[in-house]
Amino acid sequence: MNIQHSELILNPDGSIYHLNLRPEHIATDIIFVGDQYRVDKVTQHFDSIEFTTQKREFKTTTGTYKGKRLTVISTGIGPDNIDIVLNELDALVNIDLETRQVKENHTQLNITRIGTSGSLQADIPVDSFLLSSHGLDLNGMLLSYQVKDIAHPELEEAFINHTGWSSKKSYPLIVANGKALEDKLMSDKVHKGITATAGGFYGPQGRVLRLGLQDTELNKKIDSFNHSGNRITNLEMETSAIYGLSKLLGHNAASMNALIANRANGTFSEDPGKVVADLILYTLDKLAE
Ligand code: R1P
Repeated sequence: MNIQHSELILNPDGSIYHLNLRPEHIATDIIFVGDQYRVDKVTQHFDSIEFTTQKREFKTTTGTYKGKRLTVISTGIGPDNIDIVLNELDALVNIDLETRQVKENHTQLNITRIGTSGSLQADIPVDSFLLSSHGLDLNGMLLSYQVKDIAHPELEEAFINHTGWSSKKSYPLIVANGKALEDKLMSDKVHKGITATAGGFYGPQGRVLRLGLQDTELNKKIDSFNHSGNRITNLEMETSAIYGLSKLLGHNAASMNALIANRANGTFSEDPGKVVADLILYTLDKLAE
């Protein structure tokens, strides 16, 4: 079946609508960063650069690091952008853009997020690294898809019961990372835990400036959740969306977090640029191994 022009939109040069990329522009190993200015902070370490482009917040650079071909893309902030970036990247490798048909042979991408995040646990301090074992989806983007097969119903029910999660909010789906990529990136320098992914920075993450919260105790309840040793360790805005869409589309994903804040004890890193720079080099070296 041909995918219609209104559903799979291409630019006049044949590139995909938002990312401005053609299939030859991307590697199968991809790094996501939130901030478009972080792309150069990653690619400054590359041996060589073959391609770079930018449209809106989506800046892409492809090159090699220690001989490994890598693409770095900025996604901007939030799960809504991840929907665009992951679907368009998947289309570049798994849909023939000329015939508009799904290819018979599936190409698997390895997607590693290098992002900043806030720790929720007093014993996981600022300036440390954390790999997300799972993404806890508090924002609902994934619920537009058929998610039954990637859910963890027992863990989700335990979370709903522990927090008294309002049924007026979206269902808190929990999705696992890509184990092969976790094995590549994990070491004793890296904490591991469930990452909660909110659909906003203030109220959805329990921050109060002028607006009252639907549940003032939610962060404390998220903090104290522990189901068979599974703890929710940190809060950010992309991981569950990356994990969910990667699982559904048949890709491997892992989220590496530089913890720049600790919401449990109210501290903020004195030099957030350093922990991000350190995590970039750590991750590049692991990917190139
Ligand atoms: C919020 O300030 C942004 O920072 C975090 C959140 O997930 C959100 O995107 O990650 P990045 O630094 O990777 O953007």
